Amino acid sequence: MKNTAHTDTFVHDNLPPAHLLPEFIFDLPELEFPDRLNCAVELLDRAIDKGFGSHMCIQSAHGSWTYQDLLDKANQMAHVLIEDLGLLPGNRVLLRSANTPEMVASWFAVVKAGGIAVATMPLLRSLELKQIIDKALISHAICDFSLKDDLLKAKEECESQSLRHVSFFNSHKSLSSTKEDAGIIHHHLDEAAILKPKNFESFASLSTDCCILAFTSGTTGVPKATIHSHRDVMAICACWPQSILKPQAKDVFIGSPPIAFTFGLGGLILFPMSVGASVALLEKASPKDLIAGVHQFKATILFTAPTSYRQLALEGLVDKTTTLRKCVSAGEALPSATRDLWKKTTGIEIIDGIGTTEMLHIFISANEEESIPGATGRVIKGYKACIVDENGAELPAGTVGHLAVKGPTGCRYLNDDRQMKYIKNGWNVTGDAYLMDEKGYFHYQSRTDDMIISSGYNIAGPEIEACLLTHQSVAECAVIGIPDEARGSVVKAFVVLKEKISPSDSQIKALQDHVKAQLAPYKYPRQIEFVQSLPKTETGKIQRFKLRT
Ligand code: 3UK
Repeated sequence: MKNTAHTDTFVHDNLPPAHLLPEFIFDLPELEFPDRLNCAVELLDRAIDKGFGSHMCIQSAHGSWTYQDLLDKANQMAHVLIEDLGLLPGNRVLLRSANTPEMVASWFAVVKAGGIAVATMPLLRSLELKQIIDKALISHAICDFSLKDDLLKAKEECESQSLRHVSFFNSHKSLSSTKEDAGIIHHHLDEAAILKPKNFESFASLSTDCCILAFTSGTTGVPKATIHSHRDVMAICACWPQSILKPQAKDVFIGSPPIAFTFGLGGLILFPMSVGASVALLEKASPKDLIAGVHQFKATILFTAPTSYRQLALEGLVDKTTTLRKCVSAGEALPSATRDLWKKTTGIEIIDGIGTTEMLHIFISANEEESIPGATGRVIKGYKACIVDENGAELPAGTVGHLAVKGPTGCRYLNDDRQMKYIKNGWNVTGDAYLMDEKGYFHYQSRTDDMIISSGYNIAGPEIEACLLTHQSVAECAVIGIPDEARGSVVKAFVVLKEKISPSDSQIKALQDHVKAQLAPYKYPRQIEFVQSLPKTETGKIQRFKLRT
């Protein structure tokens, strides 16, 4: 008998083999889930049951929705998906939009209907969308009309021909221009939804049924799809927010990560909704947009990446009068200089946390009182973490090795041999070099692939970046190893200088001396190149691989 309630068993059939599954641990009472569980019902219908119906749920530039509004819209959309578009439980639905209320309603509609939500970043182009459609055998797509061109192009080019229905929202804004799409199956989702009842009987999924596929923001190779279940979604809501963030119903969340990035899905949708709080969604999230949003919506909890915190502070966009009370950083190591600068500017201690798409969300972190500079934090309640060597043997405290973690969530790639690399003896091995100290704090070194080996020394780029950032002239920087005949590799720094500071040979020397004075001299950047900006992903990660070419 198949262990799924889905009619379309594609994801279930493409789970990794049993011997390559991570070990899951559920040793907390709050991690005991019933056999039947639909996370969309738990987060949305339950919020109404608890009396949050008239509470603000989502604010945006185009209006505000209460919990009841979101439930009504999600239910109506779910009716359209099933009755008009033939969605079957287990079908994969691609979502393409900036962070908008409609995107959230679509996410809930898909999950309530028993579909699998595959959220994508608005900046993806047709080639990347095509890879996702073919890998996940997408059957339906829901897309903001303004982002239709690349999706329609991808639909034309994809090999699988699996994509049968493309529906748009916000199409009323430009109805007249839909003629050009003649021949493509399409549908005005918001108009069809208005005609549907506001009650909907949600799909009674197994707690272990997949409800989202999250594509990794990995920097190279074909994208990997990670499988996450209803139980995984509820597990991350029960762990990090409860033990570290401690949000309240009156909090207003805001942030830059796209909902397609699980840091954003958790931080901007799942976590606020799990406590009856609200979110202010921004379609664009440059530092200026972000801070304008904080003011406009009186936001209290901010989620963004380290480089964004630094820019906000350096550009003088924040001060101690901010409405913010909690600030969360993830996606990249948080340099001490950025932590200190933010504290000095706003009075707020940043909450750092490492998460991965594979684990769904954060598993090592520290709250404001317990954070220490240079460390990500300690393993959070519900998870276990240790440092292992190449063979998976546990290393003693104080030794640099591979970070290994396990808990209620874990890596399950959809039909992908790279599962073998991520799972070692049941542990999830994230590809990060870390050191755990005597007190159980985890200190990030670098991505294991990014470790620079120069004259036999192991040099972690982020340590040198952190040091350079403490120099008064440096706005941003990235450090990589470049091939060198004599030394194997040498350390090279790409530096963005602060405004009004010009590049010069004496500046290079000053930066080199700064590093030599603080770190072992063999680590200093032998080469320094001044640049106007650094390449970054939509998720706020510096693309160091691009600097290597
Ligand atoms: C790096 C960090 C040091 C690290 C993510 C929070 O970033 C997320 O997921 P991705 O799959 O990337 C995972 C990799 O990013 N990283 C993330 N956070 C930190 N390095 N300090 C940190 N605080 O290399 C990790 O392996 O894109 C983060 C929640 C959900 C996420 N998906």
